[in-house]
Amino acid sequence: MNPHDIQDSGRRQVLRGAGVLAAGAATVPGWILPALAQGETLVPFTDVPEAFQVRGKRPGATHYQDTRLIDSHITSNDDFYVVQHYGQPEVDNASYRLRVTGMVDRELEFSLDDLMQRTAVDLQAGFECGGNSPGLFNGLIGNANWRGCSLRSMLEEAGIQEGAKEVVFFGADVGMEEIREREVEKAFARSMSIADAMRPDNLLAYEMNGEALPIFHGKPLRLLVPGWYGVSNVKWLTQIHVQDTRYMGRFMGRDYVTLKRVMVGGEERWVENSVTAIQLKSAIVRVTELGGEYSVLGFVLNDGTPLQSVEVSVDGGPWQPAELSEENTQYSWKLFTFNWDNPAPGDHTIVSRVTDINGNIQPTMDEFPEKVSRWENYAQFPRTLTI
Ligand SMILES: Nc1nc2c(c(=O)[nH]1)N[C@H]1C(S)=C(S)[C@@H](COP(=O)(O)O)O[C@H]1N2
Ligand SMILES: [Mo]
Repeated sequence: MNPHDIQDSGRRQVLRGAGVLAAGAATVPGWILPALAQGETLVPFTDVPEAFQVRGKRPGATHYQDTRLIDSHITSNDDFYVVQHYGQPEVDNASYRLRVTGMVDRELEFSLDDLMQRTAVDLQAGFECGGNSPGLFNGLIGNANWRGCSLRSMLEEAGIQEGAKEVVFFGADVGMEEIREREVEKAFARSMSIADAMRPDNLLAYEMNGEALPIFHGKPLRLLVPGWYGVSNVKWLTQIHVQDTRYMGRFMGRDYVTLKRVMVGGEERWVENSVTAIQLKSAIVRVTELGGEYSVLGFVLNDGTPLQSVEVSVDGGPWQPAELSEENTQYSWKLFTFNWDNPAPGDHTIVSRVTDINGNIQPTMDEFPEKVSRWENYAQFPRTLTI
């Protein structure tokens, strides 16, 4: 489903209070208060339309978070965003099998129990959908603790053969795809090079935040490619196939493909790339007030490269350092806070930017490469509010 087609309303339907918040009402609805420290209030953004609402999870529907409500480093399984392009398949744990096939020395098959017998690996990973955007206030996002087993050790056990080029990951969910007036049934699938598949941190996860992987998120098993956009993290994973050609299915070749204008060896060309590593990005999600002190909260996502700084600018003023949370890990989202001293009453614009240790700076919208697809929205995102 297209994340932009969603007109969700629901679980957070109390947040019809979005209207309440946006209107700058003095009373913040009581149900928000547990998320805030005693006496602390949420300062409403004026860029959030009254109609903006978030609804609970439904099979086959896209679910996004209300990022104004992010108040902890770990996203609960209820709040974690959901994207399901081909609906939500129900996989039976008892009969479930994961198969490793193709150009391997030994084809392998695992039951869920077999997978759980393997050395357990814990990974904290945050990610966003490649289609996440300011239009959803970046709600297609989450950060969780995952447990599973190593993809690399499984591929080593299978033995990748000479000449193999790609590993393809197939989900149990299927959809009809029309190509040249012919409808064919296709499983959701993504692929990557052997080198990318062999990165030691890739995880086959069967647990999310200490619970069995929820059906919304791929029960009983999903791939996690830390530092990559969500689309890589194939859910309801049933088959891992090694081959010597490129896999060119919808989610590698046609969808989640960014088309942008760049220089290619001195020639300006429109070039496509499949959505893979997360581009360096930060965004402000909430502002709170406590006893006249204003605090700004935001997140950073990237490919796991260490960060040099996160900074905040108020009303086009100088960049001021923000503080990164000590809970951040290499592949988690990285939350940051900024103490906004003595804002003057009135309308303000605040924006964040992140810089990594290689000196890459998050671009402004004006510096952004010209692109015609809506994937990879990592430009600086100015927010407006009234003090
Ligand atoms: N099998 C399968 N895996 C999938 C998808 C899907 O539709 N089917 N959607 C992908 C996309 S586009 C995203 S953004 C993430 C979302 O993961 P989540 O729903 O657990 O947040 O799952 C990815 N894995
Ligand atoms: Mo996605």
